[in-house]
Amino acid sequence: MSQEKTFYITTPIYYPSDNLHIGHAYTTVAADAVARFKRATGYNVWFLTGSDEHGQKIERKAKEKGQSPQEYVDKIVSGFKHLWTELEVTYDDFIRTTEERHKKVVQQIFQKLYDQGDIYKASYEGWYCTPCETFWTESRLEDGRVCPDCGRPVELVQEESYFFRMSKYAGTLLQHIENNPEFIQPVSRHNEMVSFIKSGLDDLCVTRTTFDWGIQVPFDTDHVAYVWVDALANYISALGYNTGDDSLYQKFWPADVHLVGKDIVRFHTVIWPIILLALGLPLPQKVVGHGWMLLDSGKMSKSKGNVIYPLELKEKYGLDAVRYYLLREIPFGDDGYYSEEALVHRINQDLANDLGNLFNRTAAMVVKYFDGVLQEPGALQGPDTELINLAQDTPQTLVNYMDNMEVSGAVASVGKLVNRVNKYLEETSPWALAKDPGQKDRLNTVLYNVVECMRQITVMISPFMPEFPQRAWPLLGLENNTELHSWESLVWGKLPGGTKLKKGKPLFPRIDPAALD
Ligand code: ME8
Repeated sequence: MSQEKTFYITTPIYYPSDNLHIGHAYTTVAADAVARFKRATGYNVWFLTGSDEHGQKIERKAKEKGQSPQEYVDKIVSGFKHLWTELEVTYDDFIRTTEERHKKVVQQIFQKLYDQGDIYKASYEGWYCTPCETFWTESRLEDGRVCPDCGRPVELVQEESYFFRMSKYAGTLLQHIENNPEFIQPVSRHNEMVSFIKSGLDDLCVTRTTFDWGIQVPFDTDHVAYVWVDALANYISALGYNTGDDSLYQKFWPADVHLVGKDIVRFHTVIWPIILLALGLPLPQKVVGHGWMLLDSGKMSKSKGNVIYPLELKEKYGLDAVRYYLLREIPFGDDGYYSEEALVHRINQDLANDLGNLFNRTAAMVVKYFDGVLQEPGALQGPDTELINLAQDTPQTLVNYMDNMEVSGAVASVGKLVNRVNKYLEETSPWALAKDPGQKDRLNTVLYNVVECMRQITVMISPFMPEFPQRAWPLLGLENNTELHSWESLVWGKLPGGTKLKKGKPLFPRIDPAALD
């Protein structure tokens, strides 16, 4: 009996903020591309996203707007869902930390950790960064008492609190990280976390009393749960951990990948695994910390007025172009720099010149020379074998990149095949072969090879650019032949002769860079 292959991937759950920008969209679109890719390659995938709705920051913002925190978050979270729908993000579940199913699990976790003596009461006096919802000891603060993560002033907090015995598990965690080098990726983040843990872990303050907007601690109702402990638990509460129906938990935990931005790697590779260790649960396979999408002017922020909204870009350039750009532009683990010029350059170069033009001009040739009907290929010669070999290797290359979460490399490897096909067209010049009746057989072979590559490119690119296939299949005359859309069909020569291609409008019209504002 073959065992079902499962794959559980999560994004961070986002703080409700007025609008998510392209940096947030990057994480979720990248996770979506991985989820789509895994589904296409035979996995039973669970893809989770959601919203992180508690904490002092939200309580304050709601107050500023004269709303209750619940009213405030409800409105924003419906905007998140709209955004993900518009970006064609295929999540399987959206967890809100204000949902009952989540609260119950967080309360059970607190109770268990308390009952087993891993949570104890003491009084907390120290520093708190409200924007980051992070506690800091004096020694970790930057000069001038600012948060070492975001550079904003911290606040002095003095309250009676409960603490979680992180220190008790530090050695076990360090051992796990050192024995499993793939646990934290990329390696730069692995190294950072190893030295962070080695510098000593303090017990973590896990409850607050000076505000109400949080999950009540079951054994002391004056306290609410620290928002990060609340938030991290989403990865198992959404699976029904420790409830009457924990079938999803049984099937999908431990997660294969928590995809997170580099700023929150520490929470996911120190606090979260220690909670899991204390609960006696398995740790996630991988935490991948991706780089940030930056602007020349620095970080995006509302106050600087330089926030780039994904839906505005979609409106202007189309979904596939925006997704392609995001996924291609941020190299694995590094930061990427957003600029509209770079986006337009990618559209004009990679999508209009290379990809779109390949499809449009090839379809036009088959229509012109054979009334659209693709002929059976003849004997191979010249550069055919090299092209076919690359086409046959590309699916495995893609699998390797995606297994390492190197989405940009994966997209680039499809681009490499596109470029090789374009070069092949120049090398074989079907337009010249068409003028010579003695070369009919060669012309058939060349066009067959090119169209078979186009079919395979369409299959391989669909997790990244989900709208592309809907436009490419009709051009290739394959819209109803879904068997040839599948990953299993990526075997050279599956495309039957006799397929009828159509001429179409440019798949990616060029954009005049001069027209940019
Ligand atoms: O951190 N480029 O939520 P969040 C790339 N609620 N990624 C970016 C980015 C940028 N310019 N700006 C932000 C939280 N991000 C917590 C998570 S998970 C249990 C709780 C990424 O809304 C950031 O790195 O502040 C993070 O991964 C994600 O957006 C959510 O940020």
